Amino acid sequence: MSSSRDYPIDSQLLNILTREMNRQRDKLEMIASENFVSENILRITASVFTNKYAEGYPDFRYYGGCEYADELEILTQGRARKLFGAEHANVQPHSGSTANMAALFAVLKPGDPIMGMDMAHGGHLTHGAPVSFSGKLFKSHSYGVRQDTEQIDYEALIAQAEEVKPKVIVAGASSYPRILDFEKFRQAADRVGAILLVDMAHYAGMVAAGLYPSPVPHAEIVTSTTHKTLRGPRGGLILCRKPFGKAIDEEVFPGIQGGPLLHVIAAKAAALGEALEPDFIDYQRLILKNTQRLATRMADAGFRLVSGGTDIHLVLIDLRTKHLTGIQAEEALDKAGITANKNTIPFDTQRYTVTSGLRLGTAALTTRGMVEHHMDEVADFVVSALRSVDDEGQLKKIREAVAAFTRKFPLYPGLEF
Ligand code: DSN
Repeated sequence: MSSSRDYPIDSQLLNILTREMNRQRDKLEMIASENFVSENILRITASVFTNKYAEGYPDFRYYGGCEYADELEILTQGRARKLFGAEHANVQPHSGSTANMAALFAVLKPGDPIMGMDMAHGGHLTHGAPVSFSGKLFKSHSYGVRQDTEQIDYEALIAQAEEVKPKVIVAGASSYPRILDFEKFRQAADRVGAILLVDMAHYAGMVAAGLYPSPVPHAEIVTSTTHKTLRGPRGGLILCRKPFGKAIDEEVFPGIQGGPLLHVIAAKAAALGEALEPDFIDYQRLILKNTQRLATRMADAGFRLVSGGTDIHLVLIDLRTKHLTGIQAEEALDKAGITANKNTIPFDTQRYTVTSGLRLGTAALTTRGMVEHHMDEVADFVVSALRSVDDEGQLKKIREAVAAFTRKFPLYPGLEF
């Protein structure tokens, strides 16, 4: 075989692709960091830009044939700046983690002190966790939430900053259900002359819609993924003030990455374009309403919500009062056709692999077309499954009911995988 057109998709691979499509269609997707891209974005992610090398930036590339790559990247940067009101955008990071790595490398030297949210309290690996580059290369200090309110104590955070004098304070979290007070973070940073880095990955869609305070006016650098509430392809993004642009760009390439994923950048352009449309605000508003309804139903069923509720697209449930662990819940839900993840809760005494919490998000369900009253049924499925963790027969029944329910919300009709 000489031409790439001669290769059919082999049956082994086709089988995996088809089963993944069916899994996404038949189950309730409640992982708070996941979403479903539009069919356009799916198509663009599979475009011929996957064939092209374009190391460098639009003003200088290490390869020929980059005229359309240049146009594409300029377009994408412009949309990112416009959507978030930022001075500079780098759209090349392959992920949120590489975005954070580039941001930290751009302003720190190894051994410099940083302050980020404790992973066990909702923070992210790359905000200074000991197992991550951010905890290994920098002197990491973590802040957390108060035990009584399960919310950040900003006075304590400011006092800690004064004590440890971080060069960078990282704000942002993966499972903190409350709005972050960026003004307070700014105050903490200003007290010690630190740079404020906000990782808005979870909130980016809501920030774009004006439903979550924008970190851009407060932070020198803002990082994000593009695939969570922003509903774009899997990837990363960095926004920053102009004076940081050169150092950030140099850290992304050649510092950390080689060639950009142009097919993903094209899909980022499409996602940013979708987010600039007025109906994106309706979508984000609905995510928030759906989450409130889900939270209310879960609380009514006797589940304790960490921090007493939520302001965003996710709820974090403390399973201890139900004598369940996160892993038990995750496995039972999976058998019942509901995909979610176990999660540590603040002051958790269980290991990371077990946990006492369950994180549930509504962004993907909202994309599928579910509105507030559907959250009652979703919550009923979740509650029934959590009450039946050892009852395989009941979990199977729920799974069948979930599959029937999800068929009402077609996902990529006509697509094979
Ligand atoms: N791993 C992501 C999440 O699930 O929240 C954060 O990047």
